[in-house]
Amino acid sequence: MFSHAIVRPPGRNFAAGLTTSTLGAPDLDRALLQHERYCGALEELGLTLTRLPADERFPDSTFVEDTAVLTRACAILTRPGAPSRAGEVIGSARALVKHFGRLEIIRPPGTVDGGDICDADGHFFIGLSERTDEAGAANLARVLEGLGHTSSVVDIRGVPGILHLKSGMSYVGEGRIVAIGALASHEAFRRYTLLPVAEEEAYAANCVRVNGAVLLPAGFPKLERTLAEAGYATVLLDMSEFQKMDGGLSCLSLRF
Ligand code: CIR
Repeated sequence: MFSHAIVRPPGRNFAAGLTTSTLGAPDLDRALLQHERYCGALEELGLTLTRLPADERFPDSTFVEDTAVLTRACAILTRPGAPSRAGEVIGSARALVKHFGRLEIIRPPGTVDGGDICDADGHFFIGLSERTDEAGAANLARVLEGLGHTSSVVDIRGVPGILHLKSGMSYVGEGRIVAIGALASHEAFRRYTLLPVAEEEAYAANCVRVNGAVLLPAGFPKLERTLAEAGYATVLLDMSEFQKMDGGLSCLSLRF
């Protein structure tokens, strides 16, 4: 169960962030509205929000999830793989220190983006990507081990179309993983029940279980049905403006 989340709305220069998407420039007013609805959904599910102010020094800073990996006992501050995002971590650290008695850090030269890290009930999948490198993955695995957690590495560097591991898969609880076809047969997920994502719905593979519900991007009816058939309540959120900046639903919050 989560009781808190940290969020940060997009700033006026949101469109200047990093993206590989060809969907066009995001509309800031719509992005702000979508962000507000996202926050409202978290609050409806019982979470207390820490709302950080928009930070225009960092156009990607609304994607707070990339700045930390959270366990029950500890907040692990990342070293984001994109140089333009490195400075985002300090803002998250200031907020996290109020809630976590223990803080760890990823040390140079390794890099880790939180979007590459998936917590499956205390076992962590660590994506190796353009952003999370081998040194960062090894550093994180060591820190997690010291905290009593296990982890396994999932190399996504050959998987086209996904920025982070969680752009292509999510853990939704009860031993179930939502995954795109390219990840579904990965050895690391062998012991899990797979809920497949249709190719044309790949963006929705990034969904988030929050307490009694799964937050899911709106407009992906096949996955919505799959989740409903598996017994999940879903909350649909319009994510179009964040998708334009390569952002998934999970990356808009740090939940604990
Ligand atoms: C970036 O390229 O870093 C941002 N435009 C998007 C980050 C999305 N983060 C995530 O999915 N965890």
